[in-house]
Amino acid sequence: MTTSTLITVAPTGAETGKDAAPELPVTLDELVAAAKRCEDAGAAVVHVHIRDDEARPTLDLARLKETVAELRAATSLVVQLSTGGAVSDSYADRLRVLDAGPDACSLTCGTVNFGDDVFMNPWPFMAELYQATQSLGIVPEFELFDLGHIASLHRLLGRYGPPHGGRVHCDLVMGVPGGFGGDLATMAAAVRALPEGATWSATGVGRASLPVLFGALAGGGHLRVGMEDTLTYAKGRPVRDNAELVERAARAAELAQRPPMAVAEARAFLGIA
Ligand code: KMH
Ligand code: ZN
Repeated sequence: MTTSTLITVAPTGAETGKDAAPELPVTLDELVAAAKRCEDAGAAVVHVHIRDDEARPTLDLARLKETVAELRAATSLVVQLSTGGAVSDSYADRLRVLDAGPDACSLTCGTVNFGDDVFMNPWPFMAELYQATQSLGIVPEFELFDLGHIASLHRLLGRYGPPHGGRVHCDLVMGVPGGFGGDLATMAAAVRALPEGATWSATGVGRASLPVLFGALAGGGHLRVGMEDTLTYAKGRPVRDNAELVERAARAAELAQRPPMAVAEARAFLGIA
């Protein structure tokens, strides 16, 4: 089992509005400030979605490039851009995200019902995105929302070979209405199905946040937390900000005798030069 815990923060996402969560970082300044506080609290990776001037999700390439540059200037975090975007984003825009030159990107391994929407990731899109990460030298994190996604991950690796950097790191996204439930039996089944040698984090959405966090620590996994996935800290108590969620994850990791992974260690762990 790994002796430290990789903590990824997903501060913004594409689904929540500023009205529902006033502390959600939607401007570049807010995002950079949040990322700095989360790095201080123990995060090593930032999973990034950006917003436009009206705080709507966007995949505007110029904004993405500026975001990557500003995050690199202000933090040493691994910058992982979302290629999932919002459910309304086109495949072309999602592929173009890689042109912003991040260290890493998310790569979802299949289509999934996503609440009342559908998050589309058909095989030809996945395969094109994966090959683009290989040719551009960007490390993918495989986002898995359901068991069938793991079958597609095996197929992707079998057909196109290992990812850039040589490490297969996955994130189990649990508790999305339409995907994995956020329970330990499901987590165990998913972990058993992962490719040999793969490492994994887990993300619990909404009320799955804490069971998934503690289950992942107990099961040798790593953690993704943040306001993309969790807006309630405890029953009836909204999350203060992203750093509060990272602090809680870091405290739990310390208690589990698996303290937060330093950024330099995280880069080696993920195969990022
Ligand atoms: N916003 C969701 C539709 C990712 O970032 O790669 C997709 C998502 C996954 O958040
Ligand atoms: Zn995301």
